[in-house]
Amino acid sequence: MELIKKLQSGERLDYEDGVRLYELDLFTLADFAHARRQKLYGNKTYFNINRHINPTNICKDVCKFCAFSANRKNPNPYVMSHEEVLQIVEDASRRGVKEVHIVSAHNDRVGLDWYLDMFRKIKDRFPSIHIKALTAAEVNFLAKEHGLSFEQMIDRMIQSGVDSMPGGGAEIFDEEVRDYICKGKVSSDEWLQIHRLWHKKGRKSNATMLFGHVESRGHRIDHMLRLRDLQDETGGFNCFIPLVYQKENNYLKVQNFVTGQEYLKTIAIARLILDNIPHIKAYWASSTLNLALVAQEFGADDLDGTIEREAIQSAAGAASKYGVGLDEFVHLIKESGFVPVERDSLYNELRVLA
Ligand code: V47
Repeated sequence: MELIKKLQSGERLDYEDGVRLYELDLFTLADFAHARRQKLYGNKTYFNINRHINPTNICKDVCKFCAFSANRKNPNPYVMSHEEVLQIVEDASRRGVKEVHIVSAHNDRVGLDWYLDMFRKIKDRFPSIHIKALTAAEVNFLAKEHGLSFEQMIDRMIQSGVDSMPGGGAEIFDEEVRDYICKGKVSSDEWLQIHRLWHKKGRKSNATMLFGHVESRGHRIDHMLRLRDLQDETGGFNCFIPLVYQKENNYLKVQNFVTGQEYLKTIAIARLILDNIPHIKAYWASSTLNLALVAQEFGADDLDGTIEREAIQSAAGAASKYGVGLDEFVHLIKESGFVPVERDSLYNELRVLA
């Protein structure tokens, strides 16, 4: 079979190949994806000790899939003070947290400096903490709201101490699906352009894909290929993260949800299609911890981190609200036959927990 020959030779896969990969059985896919992962990293599984912080849930946009933002189904608007955020970072850093992952909603009441001063204060007080903050959706919102170009906004982020950008807001790039699930939010081209500009400043970022709602398998392949093209140009993506759609407390009407098998296939296919993005992350807060551990055999080499508090997936039904303890996390990776490696936010190895 032509496709199997391409997989054996390592030839680059195209759209048609990607769609056909989904028709292969799970174990054939696993064999190829696992071999690629093993070649790159052996049995190492990367994680970091991180803290997710979501300083406000007040949002000008209305994405049908979102249960985090304050709306009729979640009438609980909040804005944290900078002191509250600093206290969280201080407590976290005492526990060994090395990265804060800060994502908010698109709040048009607090002003640009509320966002930027928060990063500046964190960096001033905790210079060694890596700040991963502002999705391209937030960058787009803030730039437009405050009359800045994307480049000016990115320069402000860098001046304020943001180190890298998370991969959120990508959802599904296909314009028709995007219009249906999150009309009005950052467009696909804008999302890609913001990451392009960020990479051109010599910075790294991640890329996500929200799947298991109304998109087709073809839409997922198209999404991955748009990322692969940008990565060919810039080399700035560290990792790709398929996010499983969570169905509670939102406005998206979905009939068929993603199965464990479909999740594992998507991880494996991402490893095979994205031959230029080094890391494939099984984000356990969206897949469940058990499935993320299995995904280590399907091409995933990264399990994100301990998280501590998670508000976006858990608002929509995931059991991830309180993160996971470091000892348990390490134990689970070892028990599943892999070697936990604590990494920093840029994938430098910090310690091997053999
Ligand atoms: O962009 C929102 C997603 C994302 C739902 O860069 C939902 O390392 C599932 O981007 N069901 C934010 N997903 C989270 C994110 C992220 C997470 C972990 C690591 C990184 C990284 C980035 O959460 C949003 C959106 O796609 N989301 N609602 C939902 N109902």
